[in-house]
Amino acid sequence: MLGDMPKGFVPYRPDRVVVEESRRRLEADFEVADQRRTARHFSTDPVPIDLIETAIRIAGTAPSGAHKQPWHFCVIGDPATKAAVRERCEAEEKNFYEKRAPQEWLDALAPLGTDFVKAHITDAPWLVVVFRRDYDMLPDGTKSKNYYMTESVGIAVGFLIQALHRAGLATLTHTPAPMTFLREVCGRPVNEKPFVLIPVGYPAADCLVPDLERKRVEEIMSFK
Ligand code: IYR
Repeated sequence: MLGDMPKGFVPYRPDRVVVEESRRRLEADFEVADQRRTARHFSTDPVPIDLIETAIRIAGTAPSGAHKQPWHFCVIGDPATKAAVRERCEAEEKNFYEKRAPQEWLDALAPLGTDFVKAHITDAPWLVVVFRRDYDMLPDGTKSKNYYMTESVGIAVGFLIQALHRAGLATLTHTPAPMTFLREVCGRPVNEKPFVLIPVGYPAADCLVPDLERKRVEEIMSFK
């Protein structure tokens, strides 16, 4: 049998899980996932870097177009760098809230209570800057195409956020616009584009979150 295996392939035989056990695991996973909230107020308590590293290893298991793994995760912990990032983000956000944002957008954000002050950027012990790699650079200087980069990175970020949540850590998906400056801050090459900035840490002791409701499964699922 093994002799018939096409070159470059290996067997995939995860343990078969009986349906009752799958049901039990999924219900338990839902209870955990349903506890996750986006935090905007972080404790300055430290978080060991190995927790972040393992969560990034989990993110790196995401499926990707042609298995190109078009992502990079830059972790910022240095207080001076975090302060510089906060200053740039707040300048952009001030402009957004006071000039650029249409009233309809401001109205949609009102229940979240957000504004241009981004204390979480300096309070959270770590900032994970996720980059989308639009193409790979081969050693001879030629470009090698990547595929479905946005979808792939989006899935990886989902894995990252859920892994951190399950480890008891809070996250905030932050997309200041424009955020190209993060490429220089992180010293990343031109083939990478900042995708999202994620402060990671413990929620502040007095952290409040909006009292939001999730859509019921009947609203987000249909059968055909
Ligand atoms: N980027 C701004 C505004 C903002 C936009 C959306 I859509 C949100 O879900 C939350 C905030 C900010 O970070 O404040």
